Amino acid sequence: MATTAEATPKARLRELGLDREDAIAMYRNMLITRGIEERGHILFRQGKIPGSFYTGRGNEGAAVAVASATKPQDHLCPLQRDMGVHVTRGLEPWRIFAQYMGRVGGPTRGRDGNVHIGDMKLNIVGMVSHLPAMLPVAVGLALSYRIRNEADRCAFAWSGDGASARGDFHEGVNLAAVRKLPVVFIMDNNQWAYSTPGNLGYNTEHPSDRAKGYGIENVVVDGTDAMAVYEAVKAARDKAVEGGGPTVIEAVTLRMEGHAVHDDAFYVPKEDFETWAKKDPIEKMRAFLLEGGVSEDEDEEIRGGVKRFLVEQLEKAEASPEPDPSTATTGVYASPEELDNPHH
Ligand SMILES: Cc1ncc(C[n+]2csc(CCOP(=O)(O)OP(=O)(O)O)c2C)c(N)n1
Repeated sequence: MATTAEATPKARLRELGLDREDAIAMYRNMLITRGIEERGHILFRQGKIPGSFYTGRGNEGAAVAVASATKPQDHLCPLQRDMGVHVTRGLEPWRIFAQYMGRVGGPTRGRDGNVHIGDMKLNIVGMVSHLPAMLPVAVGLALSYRIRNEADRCAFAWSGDGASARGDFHEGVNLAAVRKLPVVFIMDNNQWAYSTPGNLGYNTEHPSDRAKGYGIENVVVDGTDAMAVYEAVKAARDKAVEGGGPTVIEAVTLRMEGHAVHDDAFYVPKEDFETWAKKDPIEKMRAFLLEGGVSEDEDEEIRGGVKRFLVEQLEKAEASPEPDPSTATTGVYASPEELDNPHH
């Protein structure tokens, strides 16, 4: 099929099985994601966020689009650049702010790092910090779907371009490929692994090309184009649940901030930031919606609504208390009784 990236927004949405409301919801989730992380920077400077602080600026479109192409029964294993996944899945922003600040209202109730978030009620598995440890986890989930005969269920695991150099990435991809498991691997290729550029990290044209060595397909997509990401993920998910095996989808972006707040990214050429700022995923989505008939007034209303929503959500998070120190180990270790249970 010829690429239809030039199709009108209405035709493009129709071909993806989406409608106007779906597209607006994706746009809104991108705005919420960026709004949360922008407020996070302020909270950090106010001394309210312990540790360092990580964002996914530039990756909002890809994260939201991937999550939008999943189904609620799918398990998702996102990383520190993928806040849009949590937002799209329905993790309320006040809980994310509470997590940032180590408050009781956060998903880990103040017990884990500020972006180490998960919520099993939403089928989001909290990240293991040792990159890319989530790949074997997702492959295990996909294997459990197979053993339990759970059809129409797919696991998603994210990694960075740098993380794909580690052994667990290759072990995970290989096992999933050999067993043709229902899993989709998302590679956030933001071109930098902390201060290491891609050309010092892999010797293929694209880091996802290494998937070919495991006998599976890789798809390289513009990570700033939410519709393109959605299309690629939807196809990969369909293929995976039909028994066609896993796919590695590489979403290419530029990490628009330092590795974390303690890093000013002095090593990234300034021209690259200027070039990629022009490809901002949120502006791209906005242009798509305006071209598709959303009015400037409606856009103002959406943006204003997101701002008001986040103010109220932040107030709610600030009202959440810090955990009682005497409960520090509650929910951290399994009890002997729980370990006796065969499911553990
Ligand atoms: C095994 C391991 N080594 C080092 C780190 C520290 N670390 C965290 S993120 C990161 C860079 C990863 O780069 P990439 O996978 O490209 O993701 P990005 O941060 O660029 O999104 C490093 C070195 C870690 N978390 N785990």
